Amino acid sequence: MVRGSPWPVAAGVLASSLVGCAADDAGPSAPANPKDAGSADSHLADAPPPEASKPDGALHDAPGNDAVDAGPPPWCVPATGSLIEHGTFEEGMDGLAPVGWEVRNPSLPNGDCMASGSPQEHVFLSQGPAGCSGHYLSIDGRGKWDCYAIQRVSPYGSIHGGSKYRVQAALRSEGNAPDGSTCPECAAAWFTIGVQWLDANDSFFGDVKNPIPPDPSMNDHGWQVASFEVDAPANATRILVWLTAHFPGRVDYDNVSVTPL
Ligand SMILES: [Ca+2]
Repeated sequence: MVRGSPWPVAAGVLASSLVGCAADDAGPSAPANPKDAGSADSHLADAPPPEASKPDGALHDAPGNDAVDAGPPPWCVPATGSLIEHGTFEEGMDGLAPVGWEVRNPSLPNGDCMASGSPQEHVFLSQGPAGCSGHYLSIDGRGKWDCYAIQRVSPYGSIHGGSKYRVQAALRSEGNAPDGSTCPECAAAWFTIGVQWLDANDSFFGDVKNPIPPDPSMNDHGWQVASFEVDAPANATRILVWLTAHFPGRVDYDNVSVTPL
C-alpha cells in the first residue's frame, strides 16, 4: 500500500496513519489485528544462541548483552551508527511527544485517549533505566487500545534497498501479559516496535513489527536490549520507526536505533 503523509512534514519527520491497530484507529489498508503481521516464529530470548544461529527477524538480546562484568548494563549503552536520531530521549518533551518524535495519530492524545488518562499520563519521560543515567520514555496504554503511539523517520537516502538493518531498543514491559481467557484482545499486547518504509516519493509502505514471543507471559519483562532484523525492500529510501504500548499495559523505551548490517 502506498500513500502520502496526511499531515504536514516538519523537522525531517514524516507522519502516517495508524497501522496495525483497532478498526477505529487503523489506516485503510492496515492489518486490523497485529496478529496478522510480524513473525510468529520469533521470540524473546533470555539466553540467546550464537548470533549466526539466530533466525532472521528474531527478537533477541543484542550483541554485547553478555558484557556485564564491568561498566553499565547493556541497556544503558546506545548503539553506534544509528540512522534514527533522538533515540535516547535525553532532550525532554516537545509538546505531546519527545523531542525529535511525533505523535502517530494526532487526533488521539486529546481524543479517544482521554478516556484512560491525560496525554501526560500516556507518554512521559522518567529517570533511568535501572543502572543508567539519563532518562527513558514511557508509553502507557492504561487499558486503551493503541493509544498514543509515536514515530520518527530516518534521513533521506539513509536506507538502501536490499540491505539488512537491525532495529534495536532497550525495553521494559509491564501489564502486557494478561490472561487471554479474560482478555482475548490482549493477544496483541506483544507489539512494541514497528517499522515502515518510504520510497523516493516519501510514500509509506510495508508494515514490520517486532516478532511475537512464543508465549504471552513473555510479553512482560524487565529492562533488556531487544532487536530484530529487517530487509529493506528494493524501493525503500527511508525507514519509519514507531513505538507503542499496543494494549493494555506500559512499555518503557530507551536507546532506540536502526543500524545497517
Ligand atoms: Ca536515555
